This record gives sequence, structure tokens and C-alpha cells, in this order.
Amino acid sequence: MSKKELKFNSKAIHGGQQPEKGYGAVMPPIYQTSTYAQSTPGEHKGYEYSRVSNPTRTALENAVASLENGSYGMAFGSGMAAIDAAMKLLSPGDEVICTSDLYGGSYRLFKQVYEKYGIKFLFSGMLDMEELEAQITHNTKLVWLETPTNPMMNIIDIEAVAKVTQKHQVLLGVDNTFATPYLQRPLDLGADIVMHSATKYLAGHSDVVVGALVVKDEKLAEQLYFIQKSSGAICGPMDSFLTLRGIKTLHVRMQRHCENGEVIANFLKNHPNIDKVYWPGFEDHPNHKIAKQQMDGYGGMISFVPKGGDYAEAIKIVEKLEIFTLAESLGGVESLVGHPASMSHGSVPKEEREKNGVVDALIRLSVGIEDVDDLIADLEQALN
Ligand code: P1T
Repeated sequence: MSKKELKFNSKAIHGGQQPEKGYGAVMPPIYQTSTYAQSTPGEHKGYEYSRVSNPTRTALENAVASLENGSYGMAFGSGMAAIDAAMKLLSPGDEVICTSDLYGGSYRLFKQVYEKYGIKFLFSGMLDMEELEAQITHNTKLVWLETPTNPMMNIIDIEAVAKVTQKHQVLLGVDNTFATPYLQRPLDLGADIVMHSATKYLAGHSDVVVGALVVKDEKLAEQLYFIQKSSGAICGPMDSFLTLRGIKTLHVRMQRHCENGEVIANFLKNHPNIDKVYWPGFEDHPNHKIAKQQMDGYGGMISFVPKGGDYAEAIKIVEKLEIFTLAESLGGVESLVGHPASMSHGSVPKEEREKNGVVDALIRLSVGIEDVDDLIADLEQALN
């Protein structure tokens, strides 16, 4: 049976991978080398310099490409480096339309780095396709979306957006960090580029900062490999190894993240001290129908606003939590809590983020895979 035909849980372990050629090592060795011997200039065994490629990184790139049902993968030194590489496909004068609710670091890269180079960024809720289409001009080259969005958990219909981008011959990039390919495979829905902060669920153990891109199209892959080797923001061999090791349990971890997420979302929804809970698994979530259609589960990311909450109230709660560690990031085995307004989205101007619902009282949970009773008890003590 070809490894291409494997089901997801098997692909997480075997996809795009083969035992190492030298000694049959089941896990790819950490090729901690910058360069490779050549017998005469240009004669080598497939690798010449580790900025261009490295066997441990290749193993990771193939694994991520396999999980996303893509053909080509590129691994970078961070999620932001992966997005940066995608933005380097653009030229001055080009326009990008992105989801208005977006990781603060992506917003910062777009507005404070790339606008300086003459690239224009427009924002859209991406819930109304006619509205999205009306924003497209002959300069639009890329639509960039997150779904679920960080931190408001909006769900964007990838297939519907892809119909619009294909009609206008615009590239579609999807940041699949929150969902992971376990829950959602954007390339199957018509996206051209899938991006990951592999720092999060893919690696899954809060021990690396890594990014990835996956595409199907050969020409697009060539352009991105060229950018990757030219700009050089690559993932090192040690981090490639750790990310690959994390991926081997992605399906098991995600299953538990989803189970624990559901219990905690419902607990918060029924709690008297909570005003709003944002989680796409709720039937009354505005985009639940699309989530149900395009995702295989709802994940472990939840945002909420305490009743009558303000900045001080939110800070009190995040400080009181004990098992939920107050920290940037998400997607690891351990539960984390974040305060988007001052942490992950601190670089988004207050009026911009409040338009999207990222108010000072908003709290974001990354539900880990601990015993859910302990997580509930922790929330209970912090909320009361
Ligand atoms: O941190 P890095 O690996 O560079 O990835 C950036 C990134 C990109 N896209 C999304 C959706 C993200 O959530 C992130 C990183 N986010 C956090 C650190 C955070 O706390 O939200």
C-alpha cells in the first residue's frame, strides 16, 4: 500500500517518511551539519549547503506536506518566517486582502514591515463573499486568511473564498495553525498555500519555534524554495527533528485537545460569571454550520469574556489560574492562558482590535491534554 493512500492517523507517523538509508534508522538522524562533501564542484549526494536543504529538514517538510495533502513543504525558523516567505512572492503595488481578526504578529508584519515596501493590506471579515469580491482589484495578488481566527474563533468558509480567488486568479493562503491538518485540510478546499506556526500543535510540546508552508503547485513551490534559500530563514536540524517527533502524536493529542476543549467550552458557557464564550463547536456560534462542514472537530482554543469584565478583572483571573500557565503561545500538551489585548495582539491598535471583539477583558485558553477535571477545578477557583 502506498503511503499516499494511508489514513490520517497512519500518515502522522509514516507520511512522507522512510527509514534512513545508511543504517535504517527509523527516526531521521539530526544532520547537524552546515555543509556536505563534494567530489568535484557540483558533484554531491543531493545536499550541498544546509541553508538550501538538510536531510532532517527534508524529512519534516515531506511529513507536513503529506499531512496537508500537498506536494511540497518548506520549513522555516518560525511561523512568522513562513508568512514572511509567502509575502516575498509579492511586488510593490500588489494588494493583499486578509481576515480582519488575525494573529497580532501577522498584523504587525503586514502593516509595519511590508507596507513600507509598497504592498497594501486590506482587511475583511470574509463572511460575505460579495463583499470580499468587491474588495478585489487588478492589483490584488493574495488573499490571506486564518480559520479559526486568532483569538475570536471566527470560521471562514475556505471553499467559498477559494471560488472567489480562483475566479480572479488570486492566490489563497490559509494559516492552518489553530485547526491543524487533523481537523482541516485547506489545499483540498481550494487553497494554494497552507501555512503553519508549527511551534503550536504540530510540534505540540512548547519546545521549538518553527514555521511551515505547503503547496501543491510545482511553479509556486519553485518560487518559495528560491525565497527560502535566498532569504535563509530556515528551520535548523534539531528543531526539524523535534517537530517531526511531535507530529507523530498529532492525531492522539488533537483528539484529546478536542475532547477537553468541548468540556471546558460548555463549562464556561454555563458559568454564571461568564458573559461570552467563543468556540466554533457551539451550535449557536455564528459560523457553526461551516465549521461542521469543513472541520473534523472544533479544537481546544477557546476565548471568553467574564461578566461585567474589564482589563483589571481579566488580569485577576489569568493571575489566579494555576494549571493554565499564563504565557504567549498555544497548542502544546500543557494548558496555557493568554490575555490577547496585552500579549498576542498587543501590536494591533486598540480601536482595530476592539472592532474585532478583542476587548480588554478577553481571555484566551489553549486547552491542553491534562485531566479535564483538574482543568475545570482550576477555572472554577479562578472564576469564583
Ligand atoms: O510564533 P511563530 O511560530 O512565529 O508563529 C506566528 C503565528 C502565526 N499564525 C498564528 C495563527 C499564530 O497564532 C502565530 C503565533 N501565535 C502566538 C504566539 C499566540 O500566542 O497567539
